[in-house]
Amino acid sequence: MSRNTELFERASRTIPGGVNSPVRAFRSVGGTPRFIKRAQGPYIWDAEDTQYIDYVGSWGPAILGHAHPEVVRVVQETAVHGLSFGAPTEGEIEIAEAIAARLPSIEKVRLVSSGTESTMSAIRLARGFTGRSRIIKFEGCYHGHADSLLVKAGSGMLTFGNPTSAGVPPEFIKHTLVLDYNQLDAVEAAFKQYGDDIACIIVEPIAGNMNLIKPTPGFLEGLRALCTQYGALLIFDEVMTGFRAGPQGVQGLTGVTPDLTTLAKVIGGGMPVGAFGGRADIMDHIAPLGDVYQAGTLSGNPVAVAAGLVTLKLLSEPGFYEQLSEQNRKLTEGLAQRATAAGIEMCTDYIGGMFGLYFSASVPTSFAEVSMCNIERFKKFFHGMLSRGVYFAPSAFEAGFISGTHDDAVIQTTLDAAEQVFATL
Ligand code: HOZ
Repeated sequence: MSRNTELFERASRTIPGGVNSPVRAFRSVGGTPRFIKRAQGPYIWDAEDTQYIDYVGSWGPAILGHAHPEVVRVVQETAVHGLSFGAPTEGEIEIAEAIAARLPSIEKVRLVSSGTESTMSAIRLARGFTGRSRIIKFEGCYHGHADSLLVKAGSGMLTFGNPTSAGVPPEFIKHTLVLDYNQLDAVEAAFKQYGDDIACIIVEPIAGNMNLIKPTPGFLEGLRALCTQYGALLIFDEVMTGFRAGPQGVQGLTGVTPDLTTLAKVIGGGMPVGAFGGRADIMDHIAPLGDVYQAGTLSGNPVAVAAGLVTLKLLSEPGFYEQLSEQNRKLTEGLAQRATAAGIEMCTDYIGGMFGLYFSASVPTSFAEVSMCNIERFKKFFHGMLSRGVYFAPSAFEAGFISGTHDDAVIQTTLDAAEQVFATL
């Protein structure tokens, strides 16, 4: 029995499904999850010491590549002074200032420990600030696993074909309006009907939890205008895209300014950090200044904050995002060209350090379109690549991620493997 299989069987005896987050379980692609032993730069090694080029990057955080020496050094240096205090630290001020300096929409920011906490808290704040109950989300967008957001959600929910979770009472989601991504007319109609009770729209401004889906021209601008018109808040969930799609996230790329932004992943540099921030007059409604409660024992954890801070600093080096984007272009264009040459219907898209692979004739713009992609072909592609040492996300509904360490040689190796795999599909 292989070591990965042995570990998976052992894990399954004490951990539900053998994993601590469902998409890791390989259920939608079949086979045995790889148990990861170590990682460096663009590579991960499993329990059998098999090396893979990694395009998951811990689902987004590893933008500098795994175990970046400077990040590791800072983590080690910080850890010797204590792992957690439950009291404020200077590092928290520094990372708040670093985030606010980079994202003009953020005047104040509260640190939490995960993306789920950040979106859950931002929604509560939007409701507390507006005194309204209803929220709008979009089908296929995933905003973590808070009850009111687990409706027609993306990521693992899509992967397992059950986009609305059991255990969420209908009363808990009766205020959640779910609309189609990139369909502004429906948003307008919802505001016409419920405008005085809609607290906020929460949206992945580039969706990365139903593969990669970009907003069509005017969609985000239209959301902004409707929120302003009806006094609702616009929340950009940039947990995935923040400091990943570009140096100022999607808000920097599009010029559309949200009222609140949720962050996580990259801002923790591989450690558990989340954040939500925005206009000061809104953020001041949070306890202890205001009556919207939010708290956390490990919020602003000193080691995690140190990892995040050094990551943000390294990302500010001139040319980082241009280079990242260029490598992403080479990867995604190269894959599409090789698929076409092999007669495989497949296309790709990318932005900054995120990409999408679609076994379809054109790039999808909605959940409905992405669900028409050839999933069986994706599974074969996934396993073909895995067996050749390339680790893509084990789901057709997740975005891919590259890092600053995915150099030309790594991309060429990936493309050579893909050429072989396409010939077998
Ligand atoms: N939200 C992450 C990307 N879709 C994955 C985290 C997880 O579900 O394990």
